[in-house]
Formats: sequence, structure tokens, C-alpha cells
Amino acid sequence: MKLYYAPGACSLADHIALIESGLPYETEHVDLRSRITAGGADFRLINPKGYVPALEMDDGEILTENIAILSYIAAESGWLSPPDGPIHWRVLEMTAYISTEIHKHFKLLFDPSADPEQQAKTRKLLTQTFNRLAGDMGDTTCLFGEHPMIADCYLFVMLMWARGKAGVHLPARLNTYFDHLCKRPSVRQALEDEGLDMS
Ligand SMILES: N[C@@H](CCC(=O)N[C@@H](CS)C(=O)NCC(=O)O)C(=O)O
Repeated sequence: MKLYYAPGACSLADHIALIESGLPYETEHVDLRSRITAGGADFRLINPKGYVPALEMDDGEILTENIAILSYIAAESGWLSPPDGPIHWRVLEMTAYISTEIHKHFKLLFDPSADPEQQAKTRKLLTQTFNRLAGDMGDTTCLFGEHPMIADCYLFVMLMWARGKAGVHLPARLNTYFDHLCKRPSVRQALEDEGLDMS
């Protein structure tokens, strides 16, 4: 498998999941401004949507969209989401929630030309969403127990953005959760591989 990524983008979730999976993989950096990959290819020919992540599967086919890529990695690993049963569906539910109710809102916060009032409203909305999510969490270190699932990999990136340049206030429960995930070797390795410094 090969993951096309940009440092610190949402593709970091797939990168962490790949490391957690223990499956063989490689990565290729994509310059999102020029849409040229580190190998000199035109990324739009790989993913016509032009955005990361894109995953080249072992049969050479390209898979896009975080929900699909994370689900694929989970299915291949057999343990980043249970293959079936109630937790499988809860993990998918949470992954979809993160994609549609959290991830999409950051676009406005990262747009320098966006209306500051609209951005303030979006920050407030995201804080409400994060508060609700924190309120639903149990006492475990990860969302569904002590071992991370694909939804944890995705949520980690959303929290990293919230705490960083997006400036979204997070409840204490999510800061504790984030600090715990930061210590995982998979997270440390993915951050290091992408040239990101979290110290
Ligand atoms: N719907 C896509 C969105 C992916 C996405 O927003 N990618 C961003 C990075 S976080 C990107 O590559 N943006 C560059 C662009 O759209 O030009 C998914 O969930 O995978």
C-alpha cells in the first residue's frame, strides 16, 4: 500500500492507522500547491479530486476519502475496528461523525479569506461538538477501550488542529485523551515521518 499525504493534513490519520496496523506500507509526499508528488508525478492523475489522502492499494487501484481509506486499513489489519459486531458499527458511526460534523468545518478556519465572524461561529460550533463527544466518552484511554481504532487516529488529527492554528477550545477530557495518544509510538513515528514537531 502507498499513502499519498501532505504533512499535518487529514492524511496523518491514515498514516497513524497504517503504523498501528503493522501492515507493510510506503508513503509519498504531495505538494498541495503544485499538486506534484515527491516522485514528480502529477497528483491530479492519481486522484482527480486533487486532495489527500489517496491510498494505492496492493492491486494498484486508488482509494480516496478518509472514511473509506481508514475502513480499508481496519479491514486489512483486522484489529483497528472489529470485523463485525456492535463495536464495528460504532467505530464506523464515530468515523463518519468526525468526517462530516468535525473535519469539514476546519476548512473555513484554515481559509485566510474567510469572514472572521463566520470563523468565530464555527469555532463555537466545534467546541459544542467536542463537548458532546467528550460527554459521551467513558473512562477508557481510547474511544472504544484501551486500544486505538481508526476513529481515534482521525480524532487525534482533529484535536491537533483544534489545539493548533485553528484555536478551538477543547474540554479537559479531550486534552487528556490527546496527551495520551501523543505518547503512542505510532503517533510519534507518524509525526516524525511527516516532519512535525509536537514537543
Ligand atoms: N472528503 C475528503 C477531504 C480530504 C481533504 O479535505 N483533504 C485536504 C487536506 S486535510 C486537502 O488535501 N486539501 C487540499 C485541497 O483540497 O486542495 C476526505 O475526507 O478524505
